[in-house]
Amino acid sequence: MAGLTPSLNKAEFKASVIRHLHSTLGTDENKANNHAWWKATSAAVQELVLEGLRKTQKTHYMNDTRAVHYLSAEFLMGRLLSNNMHNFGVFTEAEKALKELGVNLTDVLEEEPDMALGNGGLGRLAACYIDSLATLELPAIGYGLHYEHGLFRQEIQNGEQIERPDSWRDYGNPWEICRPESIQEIPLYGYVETKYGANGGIQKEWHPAMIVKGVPWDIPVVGYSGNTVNVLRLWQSEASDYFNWDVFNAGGYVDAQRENVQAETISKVLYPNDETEAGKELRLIQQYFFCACSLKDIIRRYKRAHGDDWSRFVDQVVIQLNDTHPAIAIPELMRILVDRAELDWDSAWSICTQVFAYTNHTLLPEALEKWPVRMIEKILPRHIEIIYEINHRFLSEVEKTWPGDNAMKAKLSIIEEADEKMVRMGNLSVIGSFAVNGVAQIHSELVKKNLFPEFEEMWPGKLTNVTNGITPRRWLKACNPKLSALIDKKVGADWPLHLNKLTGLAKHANNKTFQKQFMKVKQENKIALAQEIEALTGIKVSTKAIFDIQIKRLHEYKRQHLNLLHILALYRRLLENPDYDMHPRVFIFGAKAAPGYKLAKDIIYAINAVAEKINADSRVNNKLQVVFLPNYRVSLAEKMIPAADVSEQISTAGKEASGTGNMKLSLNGALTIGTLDGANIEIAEEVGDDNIFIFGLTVDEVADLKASGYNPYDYYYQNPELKAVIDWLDTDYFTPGKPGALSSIKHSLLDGGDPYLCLADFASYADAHSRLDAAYRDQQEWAKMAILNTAHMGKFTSDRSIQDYVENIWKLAPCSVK
Ligand code: GLS
Repeated sequence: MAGLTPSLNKAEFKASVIRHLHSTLGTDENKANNHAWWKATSAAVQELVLEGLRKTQKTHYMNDTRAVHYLSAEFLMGRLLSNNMHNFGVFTEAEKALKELGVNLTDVLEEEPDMALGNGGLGRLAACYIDSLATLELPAIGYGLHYEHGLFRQEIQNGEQIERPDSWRDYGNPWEICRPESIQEIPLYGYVETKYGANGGIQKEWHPAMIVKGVPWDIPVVGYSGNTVNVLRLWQSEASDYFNWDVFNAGGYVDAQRENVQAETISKVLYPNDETEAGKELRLIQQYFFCACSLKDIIRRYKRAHGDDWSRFVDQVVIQLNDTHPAIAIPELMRILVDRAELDWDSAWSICTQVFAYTNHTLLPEALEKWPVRMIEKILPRHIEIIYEINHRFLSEVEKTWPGDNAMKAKLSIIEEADEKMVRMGNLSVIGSFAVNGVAQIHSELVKKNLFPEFEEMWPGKLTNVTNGITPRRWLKACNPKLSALIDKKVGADWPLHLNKLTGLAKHANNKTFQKQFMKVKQENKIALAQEIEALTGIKVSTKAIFDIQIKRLHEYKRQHLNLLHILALYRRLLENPDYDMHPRVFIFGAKAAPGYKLAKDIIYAINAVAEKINADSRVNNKLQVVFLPNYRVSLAEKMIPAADVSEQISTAGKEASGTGNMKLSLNGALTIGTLDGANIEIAEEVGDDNIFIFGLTVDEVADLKASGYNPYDYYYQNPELKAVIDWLDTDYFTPGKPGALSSIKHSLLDGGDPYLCLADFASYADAHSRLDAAYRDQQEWAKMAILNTAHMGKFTSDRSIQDYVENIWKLAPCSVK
């Protein structure tokens, strides 16, 4: 296959690793531990990477290519060594080379800390997308923050989540390259001076009170089998030598500085909240900081080719806003164009609205960012003026569409007129972008229908859909080598680039030999995970049991507690009848809770408490086990996903924008038990209703039930089993000596109004589990269903998502690198 020829053979690889052991690490084969081998191996691979990077950058420069700039506060990259080796096609040679040196590659790979610069789905999506962009040979650059500490490391102590700092670069990171030649200076705070020119024109000058240095660190992004190596550029903040004489002369230097965020803290730590906005000054500064650095970088590169001629900017540059986190880039570009480049407002606005596109990732109200006007005023005094001006002009458009309708103006305004005036970043993003997309069909429909219906009316066609995807290189080829090898034999080895080729497996779904081979791989992966579980928790799980996995951030809408209620129901059935007929099941969880999200942490505690009780209870006859794996992260996902029989995708319909774990699990032959929510709907369309276990209320039914006045007590009193398990949580059965330790869950489900309808969906969920249990008894039938899941996941490659963006939004052309 083109490009897949190893660029180093075994002997060369061996020589390179040893050379790096000697001259980069100053050690030798006898002294080196696995960490040193990891570094030396990475350095050997990085040599290939950097050569590819040089060629790519030169080619893009020579061809003056249009490029997409993917602005994201999060990139959840995980580990890079295995991925880079696979993408270069040198994995097997490297494995053999190390073996000859007496080194086990698997152990070496374990040395790499995850780059966890993201919270969950949104950040991982960004990582999959830059993989696909490089794979499809598209000129692209990812821009984000170089957090010193990524998402916290989770420890479980006495069943409770404890957060520990993540230090991913403590002992040096072999992939990143510092680029001091591209440092940017970023202004903050201060005041705006209005100057009147001779011709009556007004000039605005921002006198910042603080300047921060943005230091770029580049992480090369290697495309699969191609020759393109793009860059992820992450900005680190540092104090600059700038000294503010204005403030100093006014006598307030020390005091003025003290009220301001310190430069070094800006990129210190990732905010650990998924789907909630923090409202903190530092977070807004993080957002502005990386957007301002990135825009300066984009403009510097543009000017290198086009000088001060702005007329080609919109042909060369498209900027994708990954959620509203980088929305402040819109007024920042306006500031640069109007105040610095001295373009008139209309020309500047025309450029802006041809450059930006925005992806919405959630409908949850608590995740839709709003910033207090007074906070923006303080940190970015010029930007607030610009935002008001954008709003003023926008509201006159609204007036044209809905003359005299002040309620409409209040609703659509960028400024929310509450006690505390707020800037609505979602509205700003829609108004400042030429395209807005949701991340799964149903989500995009809800964006149009419920979130931004008036914008849809004003600008028909602007709101669109791009269903999320995942990179099959990491999420099948690298993480599940046995299944990959089996697939290679059936459909050829180029499926990682053409995932629709997996449909070729469908014709073997009824073939008994293939079924056996497929299930043998699954079994081996389960044995490997069982070993990992034992190493991490001491729990010995039965590998004959169904491995039922729920991995995702802990959130009420994702309903890990619904899963838990059902586990309790099974437990109770087993206690009432030790011969209760069920196939043995291991329920496995992985989830981090935002440190300030009390109920989410209580649910983790509850899962662990229930697990401890059940796992120690011989009365369940080895039919039921529960495991909570600590510190869920990309590298742990890579071990769990290949071993899953069942994938839990059980969010309340209408709440999960898309989900991407659902795709990864199904791709690896797990059967989904899920609601008609997010991408589950499209997965069901692809695999067919016979190969998925759908349950629960639909989006419309959820809306109807809520409108008619949902009362969880109705379900509680009508379903004795449900009542019994909820009441159980309120005793000290699971928390001996600590009655009430789990009662916050009961409280939220009953008096709290059960906002995510766990009770309403419980019976249907339990029924789906019974169907699933029955289906598993027929191993041939199950194997067929599992195969058909893998076979029909072609749609969900991130290459397809990126292709959709390219055709419908970015209008980019590939540029091949020789
Ligand atoms: C999220 C959504 O919750 C997920 O459903 C979605 O798959 C992901 C990527 O689009 O974005 N939004 C968010 O704020 N965090 C997410 O994971």
